[in-house]
Amino acid sequence: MPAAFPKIPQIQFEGPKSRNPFAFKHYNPTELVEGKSMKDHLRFSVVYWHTMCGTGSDMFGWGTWNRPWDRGTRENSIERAKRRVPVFFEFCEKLGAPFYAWHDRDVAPHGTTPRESNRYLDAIAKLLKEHQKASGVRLLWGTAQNFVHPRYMHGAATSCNADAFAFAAAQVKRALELTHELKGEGYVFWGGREGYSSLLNTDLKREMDHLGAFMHMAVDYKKKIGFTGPFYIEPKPKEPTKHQYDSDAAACLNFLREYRLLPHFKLNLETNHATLAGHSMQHELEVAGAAGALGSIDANSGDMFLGWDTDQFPTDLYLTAQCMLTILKYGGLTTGGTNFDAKLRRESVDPEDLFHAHIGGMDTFARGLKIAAAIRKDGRLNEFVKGRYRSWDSGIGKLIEKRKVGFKELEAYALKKGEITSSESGRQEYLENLFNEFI
Ligand code: XUL
Ligand code: CO
Repeated sequence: MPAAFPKIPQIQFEGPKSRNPFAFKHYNPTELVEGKSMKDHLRFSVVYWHTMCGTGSDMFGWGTWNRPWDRGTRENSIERAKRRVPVFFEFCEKLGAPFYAWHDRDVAPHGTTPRESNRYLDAIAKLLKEHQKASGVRLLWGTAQNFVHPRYMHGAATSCNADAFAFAAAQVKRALELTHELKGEGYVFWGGREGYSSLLNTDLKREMDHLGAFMHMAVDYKKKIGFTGPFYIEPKPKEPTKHQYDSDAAACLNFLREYRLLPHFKLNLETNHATLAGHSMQHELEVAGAAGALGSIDANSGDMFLGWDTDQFPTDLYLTAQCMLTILKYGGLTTGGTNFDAKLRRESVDPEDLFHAHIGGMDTFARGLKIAAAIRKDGRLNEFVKGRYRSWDSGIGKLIEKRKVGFKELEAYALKKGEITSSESGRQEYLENLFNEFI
């Protein structure tokens, strides 16, 4: 098969002065930051669904992209799916992305029965294995697409119809096996349609119990097949449903604790999902990090003027610097990665736009990493935060933290003290200026 991107060279690091649009200005894979290479810090990953299966369609219009490699094949055919595999790996190799991610039903088409779908998936699995081996590109995570087919219209594990639960389980079983076969580093559960559109027709408690049971079955099966990578839950508050059960990091952690699943899961946090939940991405990362559950990130961004999941490529240095500051604070990405769950704009119709988008995302994260490392090296921000809590390092604060005192002793302390006389600035504006020094 001829090259899909014949005019695009291998993307190299050329440094900040370069004006070559097909070069990295900041992502230098071998450059060390805090003693670790950028490649190992960032663990970039390309998604199969947007990159190969996106068409540029939206809810008001047809696809606009008309990819040359799809021409002459039918939509949703195994021929088209097979053609896409080498194109995808050529893209990852030219970009120098070490990882990728898929849903079962985007690498391979839907069959008319689960048996036929499995056959299609098996045929594609063979190709994926060959191309992974030849290219060295590894699987960051796999997942099952349990939301497109009409059988999942009421949800999958949380459907009112037990058959949908069974079909979803069958699908996840096979997707997990394939992730294991392809040496995936982890496995993701995104809720899809696990939520509700109306409480009038919904037994919320029963649906949540079913979701808990589903996840326990997945954990059991993971152990059975010997898959040792982490499971991730990906929070999202709405879209397609009005309320998704995995609405944000805190809701996911609560669900995992309630159903005694926390030891088996971490979170895969996505920027645009955080925005939809009314949070910053850094907030979600902090919440997950504090619970020891910061697993992986879906790197994209939303549009502040649009209320839906626009999945744009990240280009904002403040965003990536904040993300990397928290990620470094919690020890960095280990099994997880920086996964571009992002898509081109509908008007970006050329295959080369895929390169511009990913190069931009990678450079923005590389700069974010360098900025975060510089802020940490400078130390003023950290010192400020540490100093702000100094009342806990000795005296009454230390006694409280050590649980050496209770309400009785604290009442006596307050009565004796009379009033809190010191008033100390939070210095937000000063800290915002300090942050800007490094941008
Ligand atoms: C949907 C989304 C998914 C998950 C994987 O908004 O982010 O693509 O990342 O199912
Ligand atoms: Co995602």
